Amino acid sequence: MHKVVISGTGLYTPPNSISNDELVASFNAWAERFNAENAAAIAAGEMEPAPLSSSEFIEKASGIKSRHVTDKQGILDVDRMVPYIPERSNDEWSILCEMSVKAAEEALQRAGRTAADIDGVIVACSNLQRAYPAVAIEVQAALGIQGFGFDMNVACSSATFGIQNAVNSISTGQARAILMVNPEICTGHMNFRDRDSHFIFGDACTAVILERADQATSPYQYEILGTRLLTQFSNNIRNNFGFLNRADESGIGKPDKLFVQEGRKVFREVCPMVAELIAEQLQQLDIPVTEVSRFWLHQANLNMNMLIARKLLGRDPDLQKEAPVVLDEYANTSSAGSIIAFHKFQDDLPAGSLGVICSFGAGYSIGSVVVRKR
Ligand code: CO8
Repeated sequence: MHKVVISGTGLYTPPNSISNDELVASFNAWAERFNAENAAAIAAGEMEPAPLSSSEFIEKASGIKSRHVTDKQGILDVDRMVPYIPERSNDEWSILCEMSVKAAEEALQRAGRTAADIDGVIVACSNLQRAYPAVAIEVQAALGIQGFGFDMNVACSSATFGIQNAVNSISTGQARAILMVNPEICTGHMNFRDRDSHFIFGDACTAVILERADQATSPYQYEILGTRLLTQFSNNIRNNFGFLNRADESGIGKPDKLFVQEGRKVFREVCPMVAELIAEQLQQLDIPVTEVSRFWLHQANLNMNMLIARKLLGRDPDLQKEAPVVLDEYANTSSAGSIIAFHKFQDDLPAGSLGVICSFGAGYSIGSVVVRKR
């Protein structure tokens, strides 16, 4: 079995950003109009008024201050509140492919590799824009990569599960190197008219090059010491959008065809599971938690990350050094979140440093990857 390293990472950030104030202004304008239009029904108790959102609540409850988005205008347009992402012809690269290529180019460059060095592509994300052909095969074609490609979805944990799949291919000799990408246009599956969730997500794409340790030449290598995956069925984060919707006309257009969650329950149930899984994994690898320099945690909620780090360390973490945060700028970018944190906060660590990349989300799903800088 070959040892495997992460030899390069890349990030594509959409150029548009929406602040909490901008998002809340649009939401509240819609809510006030809705309430005025339905004043009689609301007064008669036949309809609930739309409650107003607030920037203060969003930042306090989640740590989110803004989010990068593929299209700003369509989201903020009170008559639309859906990003405007025109369909492309089959002769053009799809938008998921395009953002994957941008992130992949940076990852390849950091790894000191070209397409010719890669034997497979995994696209791992929460929302794929079509059923087939696989976006991974399109990315393969766009970059000129030989070998194989496939798509996979484990919601917010897609990237860590993707890393595990890449490790399997490389350690068994099936591939020399794998490109694993996470194109996330989360805003496409959000209900911007739902006060409880309209602020949660943003868009981004991350890329990771994994390769055989004995062949890697990159200055940015992290050896993978172990991976651990866990899933446990829950309806608390769910999206019923799918190809069978058209076979059941009654369900088309219902809010459950977009992202829905019981945020409180998710918070309560997932945090202990994550802390326990990481603690067990470190114990199994004989690594005391005090030896871990950095936790690159999933970026869903700042209070969640504080709680998980506190459970592990027995004290508050130093957020900048021990559990870096990107969700203030990016919001929750699903599978891309922990990889954005890893990408942006890895170069300062000295050789030999130990770290944990950990994602968690719908499924429930948790993926944890323990790494050591070379
Ligand atoms: N403005 C003002 N007040 C609000 C707002 C708002 N926007 N929203 C809610 N409130 C009110 C509520 O109505 C409630 O009022 P009351 O006390 O009178 O009932 C009060 O504020 C408190 O509400 P909550 O209890 O809901 O607030 P929380 O402190 O729990 O915070 C969070 C809500 C931020 C959602 C929090 O629960 C959380 O982050 N939970 C974890 C969520 C999580 O990690 N989910 C993972 C999902 S991501 C994933 O797995 C990937 C899925 C695929 C992605 C697809 C892309 C779309």
